[in-house]
Amino acid sequence: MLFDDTIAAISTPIGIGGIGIIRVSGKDTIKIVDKIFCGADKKSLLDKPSHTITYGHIISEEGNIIDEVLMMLMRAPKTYTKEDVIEINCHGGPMPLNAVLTELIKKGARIADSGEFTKRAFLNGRIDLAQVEAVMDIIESKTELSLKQAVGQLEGKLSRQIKEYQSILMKIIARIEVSIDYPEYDQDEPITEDFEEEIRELLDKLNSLLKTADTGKMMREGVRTAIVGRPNVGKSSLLNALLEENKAIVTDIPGTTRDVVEAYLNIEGIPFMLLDTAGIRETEDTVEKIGVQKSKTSIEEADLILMLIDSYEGIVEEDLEILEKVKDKRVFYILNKMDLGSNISQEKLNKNLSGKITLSISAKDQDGLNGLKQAMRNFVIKGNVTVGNEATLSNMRQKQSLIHAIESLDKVAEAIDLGLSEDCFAIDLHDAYGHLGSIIGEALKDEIINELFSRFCLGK
Ligand SMILES: Nc1nc2c(ncn2[C@@H]2O[C@H](COP(=O)(O)OP(=O)(O)OP(=O)(O)O)[C@@H](O)[C@H]2O)c(=O)[nH]1
Ligand SMILES: [Mg+2]
Repeated sequence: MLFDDTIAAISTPIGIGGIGIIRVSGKDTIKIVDKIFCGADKKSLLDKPSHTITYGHIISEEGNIIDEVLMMLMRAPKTYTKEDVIEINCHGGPMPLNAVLTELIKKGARIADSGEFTKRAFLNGRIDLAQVEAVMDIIESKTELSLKQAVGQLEGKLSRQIKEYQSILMKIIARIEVSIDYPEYDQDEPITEDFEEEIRELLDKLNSLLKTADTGKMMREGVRTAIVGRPNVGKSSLLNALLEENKAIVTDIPGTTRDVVEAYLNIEGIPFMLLDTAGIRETEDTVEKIGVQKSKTSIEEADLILMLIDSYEGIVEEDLEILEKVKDKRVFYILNKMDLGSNISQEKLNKNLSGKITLSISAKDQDGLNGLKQAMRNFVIKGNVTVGNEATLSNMRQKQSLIHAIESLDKVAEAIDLGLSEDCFAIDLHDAYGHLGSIIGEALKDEIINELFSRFCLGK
């Protein structure tokens, strides 16, 4: 056992509910809980088999009944933390929960830090770091598809894939090491030829995995979708129409929206974080200026941009400036107010908007919105990638480690091309192996681990 102490925390959200659960984990769990529990069957918890539920009462030191509870006893190692775990189902509400927790502390338990149960599951070797992050994603998941993706990761999809890649590398490393240590066994052919092909194949696989990082991040955090354009083109109207509620203020006064208005939209399971922004134009108004600056930042940070153009008024000077800003981004051009008719010639369309997805809508009449939603959905589910069915990277940390692994392997491939001998790139192979390992949390520095777990909620 790695840990000497026994931790306890309220694991359900703060507030009043039907039930509230206190989770206790550690080697003295059963002993500590038994001291404050009086089962209806009068039997000690110490004699109960694992994975059983017992009805009874929590009794204070003074002998008063604190709460009526169900005691769920789970003995190590088949538990969340791989330690002895008890979950006490109390009546919901802060009073009984805190009273029970206080009794546990008196008998020797310690209050758990944020994420400490999951941290123990990790350090006791039940789950790896990619799975830890999946637990966090499951708690925070926004749609069914993002939940599915997170559950897939918790099951170890990504971990299995990474380990498979590591074992390919390990075999190559072993072969090289034999040839360095026992050159007399070397064949006539240079050994590099044996695995040149394998390295290239592995690089291809790692690069495809890297491509999933964007999808993974978008599924986790929502696709950041900035609605931009000059004032009065109908940005806030579009936000409201997509959300089917009056979230942002709409008026016919140019410069209505000043701050960025954010809202979630779920399109067939894919979460979008919509950002309605201030109309971009030259202005002397101090507040509007800040708003315009924020709009420009939104363009930089967005995964997808919906640039609105007033089809009735046509493409004007102010539009051209914004077009310039978004032209290298992933952008859809939305010609709004089509109910008023279009005054944009085909020639102008071809000149300014060619090569990008262009859609005509009326935010006011809610026309063309389904087409827009389909285009947004297809933007995420490109080609035949089925979100949720394959291993995906879901955060920056994992992405960075993978990039480092690819860089190391690139060096190996380069050295092979140059005809260098194995001992020149053995180190890069080891590096690649290590970087892959850090995706699943092998040999990770303590600070990173602590930082990660501090982002969890209490009791998890
Ligand atoms: N006819 C018509 N009017 C629209 C349409 N969409 C928006 N409008 C009108 O255009 C005006 C401006 O709409 P907003 O949604 O406030 O425009 P905005 O782009 O958010 O404007 P700012 O916040 O000032 O940048 C309002 O009077 C809307 O009713 C549309 O599809 N058709
Ligand atoms: Mg607006």
